[in-house]
Amino acid sequence: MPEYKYVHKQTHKNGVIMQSYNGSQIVVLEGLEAVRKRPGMYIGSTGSRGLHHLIWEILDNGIDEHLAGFCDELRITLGKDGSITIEDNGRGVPVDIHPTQNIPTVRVVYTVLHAGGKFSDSVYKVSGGLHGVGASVVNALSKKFSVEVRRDGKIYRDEYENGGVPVTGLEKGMLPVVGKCAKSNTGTKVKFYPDDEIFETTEYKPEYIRKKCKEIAYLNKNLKLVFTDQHTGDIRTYQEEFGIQSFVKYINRHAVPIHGDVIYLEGKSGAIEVEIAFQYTAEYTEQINSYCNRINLADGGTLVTGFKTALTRIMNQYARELNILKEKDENFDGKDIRNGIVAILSIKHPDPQFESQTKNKLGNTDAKTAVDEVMNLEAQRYFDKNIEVLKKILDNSLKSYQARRASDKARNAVLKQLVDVDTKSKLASCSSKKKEECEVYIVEGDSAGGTVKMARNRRIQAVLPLRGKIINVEKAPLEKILLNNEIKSMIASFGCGIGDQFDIGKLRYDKIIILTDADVDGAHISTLLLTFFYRFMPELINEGKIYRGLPPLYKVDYEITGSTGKKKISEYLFDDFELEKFRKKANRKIHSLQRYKGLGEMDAEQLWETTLDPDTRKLARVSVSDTVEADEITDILMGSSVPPRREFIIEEAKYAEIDI
Ligand code: 28F
Repeated sequence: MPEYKYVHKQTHKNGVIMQSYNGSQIVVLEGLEAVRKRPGMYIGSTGSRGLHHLIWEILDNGIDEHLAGFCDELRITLGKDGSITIEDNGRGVPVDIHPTQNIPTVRVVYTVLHAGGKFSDSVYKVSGGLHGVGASVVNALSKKFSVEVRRDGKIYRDEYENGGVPVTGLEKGMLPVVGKCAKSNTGTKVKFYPDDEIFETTEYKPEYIRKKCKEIAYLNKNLKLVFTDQHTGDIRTYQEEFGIQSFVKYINRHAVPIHGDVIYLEGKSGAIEVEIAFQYTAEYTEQINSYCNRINLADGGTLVTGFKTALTRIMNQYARELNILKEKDENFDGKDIRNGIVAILSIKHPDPQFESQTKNKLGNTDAKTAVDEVMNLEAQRYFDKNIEVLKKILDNSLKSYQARRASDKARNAVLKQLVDVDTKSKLASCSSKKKEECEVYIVEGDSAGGTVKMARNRRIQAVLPLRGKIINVEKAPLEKILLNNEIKSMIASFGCGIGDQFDIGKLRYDKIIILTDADVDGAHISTLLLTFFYRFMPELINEGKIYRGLPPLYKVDYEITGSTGKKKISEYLFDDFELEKFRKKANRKIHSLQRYKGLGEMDAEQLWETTLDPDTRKLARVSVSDTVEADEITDILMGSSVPPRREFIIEEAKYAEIDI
C-alpha cells in the first residue's frame, strides 16, 4: 500500500467536504510512489542531470502548448528559496472535472503518470523522446508543488506536498478560485521544490538552463523565453526570429565561413515537416545536429541519412554539369561534400520511432524520404538561384577530394607503419590478454611516464608516455593529423583503428586513462587529447572508455592526539577544497604540507598509492552531455578566439571536473 494518507489529510483541510476517491486514485498514488522508489527509471539519475530533467519536463509541456499554437512566452525563475517556477501564456491546463477520473483535469495531469502526453492535442508533441515522462513525475519528486491556472478570467490553484499528495480541498469536485484576472490573460504556472531526500544535489546550474533556453529558442522560431536567476538578479531573454538559421550562425561564430549566408530550406512531405539550415566553414570537420520534434538526436538516424544521400547526389550532379568532375564515373565522396559543413536538421514527425532505448537515434524510414524530398526540391531551387555559393562549395569539395587522395596514401603509409610504430613506440604493454581487466595510462612527459612504468601493476596496466605537444586536430588537415607521432602511437596502442575503420570491439583496454599534471598545461594537453578522441574516436567517449586520472595536489603529515595517545598520519588531499576541509579539523598538529607541482615529484610508491591503485585512486569518467554543448566547447577551446579559451582551461584545472 502507498504510504500516502491521501483522503484523510484532505477531509481536514479547511473543513471542506471531500470528494471520495475511487479505485483509480489509489492506482494514481501507487504510480507516484513507484516514481519515488525508482526515480532513475523515470528521469535517468538522481544527480544533477536528473535534477535538471525536472525543469526540462515542465518546459516541454509549455513548448507543446507553443507548438499547438497558443503560447508565445515561457518564463523560468530560480527562486532564492530553492524553488523553480515555470510559467507560460498558453490556454491554461483545463480545470473542468475529468470524465473518468472525477477530479479536475489539471490534477489528473499532475498526479497521473503519462497523463499529459496521452491527451495532448499537439500532433508533434515533445513527449516522444527522453523527456515526456509526464509532469506528474516532477510532482512525485518534489517536496512541494503547485500549479496555478489562469482561464476564463479566473485564477485556480492546486497544491501538493511530499511527492504529489494533494493538499487543496475541492468544492463540488472543483478547484477553488483564488483570484480574478482579465479574460484574455490565460496561462499555466508551475512552482516546485525538488525533494532533497531524493536528489543528491538540489543546486541548479544556471549555465545549463541558459544553454537549454538558447537551444529551445533556436528550435522554436519566435518563442520568447525569459530566464530569471534570483540568486544573482540576472535576467535573460531568448528569442530567435530566424530559428535554426541563427543556430548555425551561432555555432559558426568563431569559424571562417566560405560563403556568406546560412542556407535555409523548408518543406513538407505528407505529415512530416522538414527544416534544414547549413553553412560551410574552412574547418576540416563536419557537424550535423539533428532534432525530431525538438528532441536532440545525438546519434542522428534516418533523417541524417536522408540529408547525406540527397546532398551527395545533388552536388555530384552539379559538379558534373559544371565540368568540375570530368571523368564519367568519377565521383565526390559524401565526405568531400560534407567537409567543413555545419548543419541543423529539424523535423516534426507525428509518430517518431526510436532505434534504441536511449532514444537518440530516429528509425522512421519515411523521415529519410521526407528529408530527401525537401532537399531535392529546395536545395536545387536554392542553388539554381545562388550559383556563386554553389561554386564555392564545390570548390571546397574538390579540395577535400584532392586532399583525401593524398591522405589516403598517407593513411595507407600510416597503417603500414603501425606495426612498426607499435614496437618502436614507448608503449609499455601489460601482460594480461583479458581486455576487460586491462587499462592504459596515457601520461604526459617521459619522466612521469617512467615513474608510472615502475609504479604500475604490469599485469593489467599499460603505459603510453607522450612526448611532444599533441596536435590540435581542429586546426590541422587530416594527413597531417595521421602522420603525427603521438596520434600514431595512440591508434596503434588502442588497436581499434580510426575513422571508417574504427571498431570498438578491437579495443585492447577496458579503460583509457589520461594522466597529466594538475595544472593549466596538464588541462590543456588533456583537452587536446579529448578533442582528438571526440573527433576521431567518439565511440570511446560515448561508451565511457575514457577517464582522467586525478592525482593528489597535497600531502600532509600530521600528528593526532586521541584517547590512545599520539599517532602520526600521512594523508593525500586532491584539491584545495579538501585542504580547506582538512584545515578546519581540530586536534591535529601539522608537521609538513607538501604541494605537488607535477606527477614527477612523486616517487613510484606514492604514485601507486594515490593515482594507480584501482582500490584507492580517483578517476573521472569523461562524458559528453549533448552534442551542441560539446561542439561549442571544443570550438571555444580550439577555435581562434583566445579569451574564452583561457577561461575554460583555467576553470577545468580549478575544478578538475570532466565535462567536455
Ligand atoms: C508551465 C508549463 O504545462 N502548459 C500547459 C496546457 C494547455 C492544455 C493542456 C497544458 C487536456 C486534456 C490533458 C488547454 N486547453 N506549462 C504547461 N498548457 N495542457 S500544459 O491540456 C492538457 C490535456 O487532458 C489545454 C485546451 N486543451 C489543452
